[in-house]
Amino acid sequence: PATDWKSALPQTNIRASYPKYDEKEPKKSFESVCECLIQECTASLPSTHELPKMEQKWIVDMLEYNVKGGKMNRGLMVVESGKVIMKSRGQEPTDDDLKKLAVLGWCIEWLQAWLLVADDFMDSSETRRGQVCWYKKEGVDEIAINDAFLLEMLVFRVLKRHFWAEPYYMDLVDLFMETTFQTECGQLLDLQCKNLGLADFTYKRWELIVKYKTAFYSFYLPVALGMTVAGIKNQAAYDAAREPLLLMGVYFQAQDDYLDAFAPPETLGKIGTDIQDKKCGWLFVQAYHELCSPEQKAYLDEHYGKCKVQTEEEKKIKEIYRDIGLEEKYTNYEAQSYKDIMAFQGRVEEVGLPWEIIDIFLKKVYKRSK
Ligand code: DMA
Ligand code: MG
Ligand code: MG
Ligand code: MG
Repeated sequence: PATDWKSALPQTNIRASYPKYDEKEPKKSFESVCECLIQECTASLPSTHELPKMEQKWIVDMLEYNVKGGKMNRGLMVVESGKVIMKSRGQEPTDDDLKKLAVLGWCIEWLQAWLLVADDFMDSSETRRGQVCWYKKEGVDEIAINDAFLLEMLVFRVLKRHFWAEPYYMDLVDLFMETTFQTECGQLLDLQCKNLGLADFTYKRWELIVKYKTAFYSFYLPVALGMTVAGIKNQAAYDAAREPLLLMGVYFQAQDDYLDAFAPPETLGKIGTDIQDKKCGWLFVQAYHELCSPEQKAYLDEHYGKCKVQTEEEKKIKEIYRDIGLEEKYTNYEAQSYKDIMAFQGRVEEVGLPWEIIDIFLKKVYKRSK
């Protein structure tokens, strides 16, 4: 029961029955693990936490709505990097290893789910993954804040249920806590931009924002989890992997910023809000400090962060972005980032890690359109 949390083992007896992980159908196998986790972490709530059926159902529906429908890059990457690392060390991953990796993959997907529930609320977004944002749904509104907190704690309950007996349990808890804190610092840096002047939106500030709000949880965390399950304890290996992964994360957020303005919402699954929200995004930073004429700059001063989404003013700002050649600059930036990441191959292999872990990730995100 809820009051017995400290002395009772985390209901490790309550486990859904997991289907065998089929490596020929990685996505399907991965998705089926999510079903098991939802079942496990909600089924006992009426008895352990006196939760009435209605609230139990709320949690199930909230999970169904928010953890699914993404690209699952981060989650799948835990499984793939874990597998590749184990094989490179001469260990053939067992069914149990694959299940563990998939469970941790879903822990990132759930972490991401609550970050997005909160992010959409804070960014006043309309849609996400092709559906209405959770907080915008009838009957949800401010409950979304508590739902984000609930999701956060469910991640730690999953960790406890599945890993409490592992020697690396505390490493996992610590990694999730630290990564969450890094991301929250990044969100603070991002959100504080509304209290800054546009002249403060430098490339350096942009880099700092995105390293913290995106790169750690999206790129370092998946690989660090794979490494942890594979039994890597050497700190130097984590440090060597982190560098190119953070670069990839920064590049990934530049893509996110670019797509916010230029990708069709039908493909992207969300309507861009960066211009109305006065974000220190990649496009703005390049435009304002480097490429705009004094007139164009004056237009940004007058309308950036003040116009509403899908208005004439917003359209005009996107036109300015096009006129000053930002699309070409972005293409060049993509190519340069790719080279910068590839330059780390030697250092990663030096610590005994297979470069493949970086390569698989890079293939998933390079030149993406959604
Ligand atoms: C996303 O930044 C960062 C986190 C931590 C969710 P964003 O607001 O640009 O993301 P999106 O474009 O998906 O709303
Ligand atoms: Mg957002
Ligand atoms: Mg945001
Ligand atoms: Mg964005």
